[in-house]
Amino acid sequence: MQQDAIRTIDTHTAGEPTRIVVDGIDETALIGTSVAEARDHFADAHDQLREFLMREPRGHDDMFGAVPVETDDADLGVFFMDTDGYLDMCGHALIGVVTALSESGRIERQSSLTVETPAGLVDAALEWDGDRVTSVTFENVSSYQCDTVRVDFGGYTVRADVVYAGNRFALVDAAAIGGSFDETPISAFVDAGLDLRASVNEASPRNPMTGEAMTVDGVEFYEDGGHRSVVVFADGSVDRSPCGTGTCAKMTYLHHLGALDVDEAYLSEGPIGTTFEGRLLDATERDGVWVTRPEITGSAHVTGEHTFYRRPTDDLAGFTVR
Ligand code: PYC
Repeated sequence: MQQDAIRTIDTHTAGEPTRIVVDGIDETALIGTSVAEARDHFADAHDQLREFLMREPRGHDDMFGAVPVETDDADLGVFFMDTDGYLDMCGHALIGVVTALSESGRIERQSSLTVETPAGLVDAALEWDGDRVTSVTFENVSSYQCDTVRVDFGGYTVRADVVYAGNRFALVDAAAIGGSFDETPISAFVDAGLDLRASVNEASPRNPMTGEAMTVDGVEFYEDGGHRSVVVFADGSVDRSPCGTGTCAKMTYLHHLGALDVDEAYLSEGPIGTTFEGRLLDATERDGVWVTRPEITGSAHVTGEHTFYRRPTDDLAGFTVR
């Protein structure tokens, strides 16, 4: 831990929190020639700061966070963290960060900007109403269908479609595990998601771009023709929003199945009934792989600002009772 006080602006995007660090991290914690390098340096040397902000007693088991970073290659750099580690990209948090930093005047008021994330550059367009950002539309990094694996789960053989969309997801039909979003408790999806992620990763799906084995960050359960989803990631966090990168993965998967056209409007619904609008801007074949350019629109709201203290007599830097 570097300084005694850490300041954050907290937002929610379609119900999913983002705790955005705006002050209190020494700049030497964020060095690197790219945002990905700065994130890796932070993860190696200052990971206790992530635990401090994400976990109890200051955070909770489903907390999510973002750290803005200076970059010469975009208007803004940002990396993403959760209770267990770091993700390369995050749609809900990107919407939250762009909204909070723009509304608070921490970045210049603009109608569009480019954000460098560990996954690559993402363009964002902002809609304003007075001094409020009413929605953010972002064009995600290129996404593609990777592989399909079959794994055993609770007496079922479950098909998991692995898709890259800034993060890596295993897409699983909720019915394939005997689940239904209206009847099955969310805790059952958390348990199933963690088990399935481990089994999918053991099955070593292939990344078609590199030919190498890859692992997935989360499991995206879907039903209702793919429109509703529950995403389980980190050490059992559930995305309350429809999941920005998860929605990009789903649209890419549906396009691969021939069930979603380029430019077709797609409404994605998360576990609490909130929605993102999405569409594929384009899809091209590269070496036999369909690569898409997904776009997502959503809204974020500032929920508060915090000053967190770390007192030398306080031993509890971050814990979970899960
Ligand atoms: O919105 O991309 C997203 C996301 C990933 C994990 C939680 N939210």
